[in-house]
Amino acid sequence: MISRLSSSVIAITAVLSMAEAGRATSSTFTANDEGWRVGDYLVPSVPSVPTYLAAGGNPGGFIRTDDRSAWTAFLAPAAYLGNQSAFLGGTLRFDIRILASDPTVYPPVLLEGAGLQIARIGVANPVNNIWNTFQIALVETGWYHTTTLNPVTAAEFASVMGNLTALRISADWLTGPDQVDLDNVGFVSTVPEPATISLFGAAITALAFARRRRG
Ligand SMILES: [Ca+2]
Repeated sequence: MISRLSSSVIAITAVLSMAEAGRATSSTFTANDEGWRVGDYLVPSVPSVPTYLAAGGNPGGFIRTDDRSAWTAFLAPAAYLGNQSAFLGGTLRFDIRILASDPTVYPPVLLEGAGLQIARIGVANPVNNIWNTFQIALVETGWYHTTTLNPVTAAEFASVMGNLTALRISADWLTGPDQVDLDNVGFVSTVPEPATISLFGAAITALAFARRRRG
């Protein structure tokens, strides 16, 4: 009886892990560039392939670019685009390593969708020569329209996240020759989906029952 309960707990835990994995989008560059490209931060551009390095990342593989555009950026692949409403209220995280930056504070990330182009401002530039983890909240606070510099409303932010057509991470921090590295990009959802909560509840209940039987 206990062993059967234990295996159902294991099965439920496995389903729970699958649900977690299904809600996360991430790029760790373990084997390749995972479809990330290099182009311009602000305007449509012809994408080019980043340099892939299999070691020296945070950890393992990562991607690198030099200056390739007026404002060079890493361009997210299709997995990050489309309807990303599930991550509203969550976080966009990524690790950046640079050689040097200007005194100017640059916006690290830009989103396009629903006919809007918005950027997150007011985040400190990366520190030179180390991996810097950015955790950008996926709420309207701190986001501005690149055209008007007006703040983004909650409704506008939700419409962009509901129909993302571009996600670009700045790879241009210096007026001069850049070398910018990227690793561990991901959308992270902070609020579990209702199905996950009920599965978690079932797992807890099963665990409690197994304990009681054991005692
Ligand atoms: Ca890596």
